[in-house]
Amino acid sequence: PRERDWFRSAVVYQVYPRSFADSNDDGVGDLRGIIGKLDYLERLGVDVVWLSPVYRSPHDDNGYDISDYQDIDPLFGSLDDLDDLIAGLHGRGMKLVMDLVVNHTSDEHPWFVESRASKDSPKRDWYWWRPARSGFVPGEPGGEPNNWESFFSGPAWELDEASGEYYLHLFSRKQPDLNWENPEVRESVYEMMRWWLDRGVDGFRMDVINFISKDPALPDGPVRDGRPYADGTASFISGPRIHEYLREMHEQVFAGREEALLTVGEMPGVTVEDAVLFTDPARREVDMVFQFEHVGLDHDGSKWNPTKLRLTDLKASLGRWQAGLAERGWNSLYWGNHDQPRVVSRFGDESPEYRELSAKMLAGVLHLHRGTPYVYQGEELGMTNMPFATIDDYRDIEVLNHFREATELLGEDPAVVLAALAPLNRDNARTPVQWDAGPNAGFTRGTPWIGVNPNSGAVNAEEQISREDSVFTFYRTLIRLRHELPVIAHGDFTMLLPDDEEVYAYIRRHEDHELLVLGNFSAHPRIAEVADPLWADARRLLGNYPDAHGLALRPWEFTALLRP
Ligand code: TEU
Repeated sequence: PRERDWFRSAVVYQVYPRSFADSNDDGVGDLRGIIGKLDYLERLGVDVVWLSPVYRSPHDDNGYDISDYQDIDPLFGSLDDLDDLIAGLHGRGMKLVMDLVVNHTSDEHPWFVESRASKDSPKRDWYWWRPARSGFVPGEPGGEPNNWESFFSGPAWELDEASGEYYLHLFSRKQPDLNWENPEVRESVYEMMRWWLDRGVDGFRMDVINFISKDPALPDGPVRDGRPYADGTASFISGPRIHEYLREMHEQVFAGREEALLTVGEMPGVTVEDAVLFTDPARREVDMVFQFEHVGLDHDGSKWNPTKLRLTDLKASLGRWQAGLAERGWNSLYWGNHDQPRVVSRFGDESPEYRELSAKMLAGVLHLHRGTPYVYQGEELGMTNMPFATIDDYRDIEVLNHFREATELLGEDPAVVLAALAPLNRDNARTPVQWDAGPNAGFTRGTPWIGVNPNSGAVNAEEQISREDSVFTFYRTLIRLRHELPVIAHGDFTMLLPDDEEVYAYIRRHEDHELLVLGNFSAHPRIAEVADPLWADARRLLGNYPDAHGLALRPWEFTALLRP
């Protein structure tokens, strides 16, 4: 295959449309709002915008439950607005990647409505319908076809009273899973994808795409301690036909036009070994995957049991991914997205004293790895987690379902549950982008659908853009450096100091250039114990303090040294 490597020097920016910018004052972000911020994105310098779902949807899961793949939800605008967005991005040399959510549809999608209509429906087999477990009456406790738990709490099965059968939903009961075993399902999805490419979109971010192939036996999974339902993931994480499906999709959708496109598969539970196969260009599956290992290190079992990150674990994990995809395949690099908390609150220090320093340090450490970096909206401003006060402040189905189950079904103390869900819940990253210090942070003149972070007076784009030493300017520089320096886009990677609990250190090499990257993940001064002392005299390429300081690191210091 031809070498397609433009995306190795590219940076992707994720827009979560609901929370980006509201043009019509209904409190929800929209396409016209994004169009109004294209100059901002151009100034930041990103190459690609990944847009979270804007399709028609009942919004049970903020648009990840789609009822029409080929129309825009009126909440966000119209197809004409999307065409304008594409034209606006292309006119500025940027690309648009759409979210592709085809593991499941909404239960209000016509395909599911037809599937549910009767056991003889021609679309019955488009979803996973099963009778009650043998010996059980439909609807009685334990009657579900297997013991799997949904990702959003409760059983992964919903009874349809009319037919007496259950359908599978790995996520909410309003997100029935499509049956990819059925070739008509696959052909319909490919046709829809071709339609979007013909319209001008430049690729897809594929939602939980390594879940689409399931073991058709749907066997019971291992029961988890103290949980009412079990873990079914062994039957669908990178399931039996996943590589076949992705290669078929490539053949049917991308072949012949892949040169200019970007594809990234979101893959919870994917291993390095699988990722090599998914992203080896010769296999023609996807360009890169979102893996989850490094965002799983600061909790135990579930995200509702947060623990403290050990930096040595983070380095071991990311270092293994760098090594594993060094020869074949390609990494994506991310700290945050709409499902993860804000990184400065998570791995940095959100206090006023260190917020900017640590946000820049985290950015520098991530972006200088080998791989394609993703910036989640607001990350470039150093936005922090949201101090939600009560459960009524939350909007996300995942956190609301968990709270209800924990307090009502399992009888846990509401105050304890509330405290435990604060650090890692998804709504942390879904508060409106802070544009200025005015009312509602300049996001809307109406009532925002979710609260605005109270720190918008200090943390906002207008202030960030005005300053040369801001987090925004730092991101801008990192993006420019990736475009300009081959050692960043193409260099190899060597992790250093694997046992140091505070200093993140690695070397990139390309031809005769060498880059040493150092990040102090602590608030105390540290000397980076790098073996080669000549580094102390190397030129500083970038840092988050005004002056260079060799290998001596101040609190949360980031420094990148280049030689010759
Ligand atoms: O997320 C997939 C996923 O497995 C998790 O990150 C999940 O959202 C949750 O955080 C587990 O604790 C994708 C989307 O990014 C997410 O927004 C959707 O809710 C989900 O798929 C279903 O479409």
